[in-house]
Amino acid sequence: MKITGIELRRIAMPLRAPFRTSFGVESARDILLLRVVTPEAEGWGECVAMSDPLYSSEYVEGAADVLKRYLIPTLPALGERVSARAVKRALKPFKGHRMAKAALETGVLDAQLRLSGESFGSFLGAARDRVPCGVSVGIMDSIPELLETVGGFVDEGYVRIKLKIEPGWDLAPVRAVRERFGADLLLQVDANAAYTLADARQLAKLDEFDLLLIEQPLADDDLIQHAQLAKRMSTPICLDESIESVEDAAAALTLGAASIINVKPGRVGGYLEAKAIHDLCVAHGVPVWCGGMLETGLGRAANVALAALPGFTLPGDTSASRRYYATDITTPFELADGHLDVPTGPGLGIEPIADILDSVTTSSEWIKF
Ligand code: SMG
Ligand code: MG
Repeated sequence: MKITGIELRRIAMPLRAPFRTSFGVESARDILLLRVVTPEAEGWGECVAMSDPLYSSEYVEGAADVLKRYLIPTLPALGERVSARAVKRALKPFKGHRMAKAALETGVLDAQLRLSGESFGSFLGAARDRVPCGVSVGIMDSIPELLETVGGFVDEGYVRIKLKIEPGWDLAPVRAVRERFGADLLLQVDANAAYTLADARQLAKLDEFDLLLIEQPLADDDLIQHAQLAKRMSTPICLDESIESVEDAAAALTLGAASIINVKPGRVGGYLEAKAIHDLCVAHGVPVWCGGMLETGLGRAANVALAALPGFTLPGDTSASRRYYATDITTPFELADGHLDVPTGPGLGIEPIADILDSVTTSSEWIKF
């Protein structure tokens, strides 16, 4: 396979409703897409970096810059030997910038798989043809508003609800949702690093609500503190922001900082690293689940394929396209009986719809090899 050029395309996607977390409110998604062009096939990579460096240190403008300045320029030297694995190796000397690296590696992997006729699911080792889906519910202005929103998602068929929490919005919303929807609802919470170990006593009050897990209660670099918190509450601790590599996952498990891991391919530098984390967790009997970054149909297709691996034993944040977008840039992913189908076509098995993609495009740049 030989790459002839890469298009960097920025799109602006309005959200159907604002999405509030402990670190901010999103009302539109500014997304960087990569189109990797070869004479025989094209591959798409979606960068999950957000507009501002609040979820992690990466942000979309920075990702575009590092891609153009450092990451993409390593590819021409790979010549005909270009592959996702070769790209991962070539990008390794550059520190950090995992979301930018993931977008490039994914675009190359998609082109490579479209060429060989293999799907993402088959390449990664999917064991199922559909995956059960959870949904992430933002922080709301009131409990009645939250209950109405959760009720809507339960009616749509979501098999698991995740509530975003922060200091001042934790026990009351969790209690209200438990009381309204009953003990059988699969329920978990995500703090996006909003607490400190000084909040351990408050967090332990969540134990009575039989949550599946609490996601990233403390700061990204607080592995030791997460291990201490784990001894002070019975709700399993799941790490998201803290895990940027298979080495981080190994450290977290060794320290007892997490007993469940959220795998987000963008956060860890790509689907190859995501698969390595899955394999490590399977070897240790640790459950994993697939996170989400409000992806379009392109990123969603790859996530759904990953979520079909055997170690993904908990429902992921792999909701339907309409959870966030009135109009997706691909054929929308639709929930059926609380599940999404794993695409079976070559590569991502889905492509952007040209008219829709053009209508949301804000800029485009062609990098010729
Ligand atoms: O794609 O459904 C989705 C988003 C799920 O809550 C979600 N993601 O920390 O897990 C997380 C957040 C990160 C993005 S928040 C703007
Ligand atoms: Mg999270």
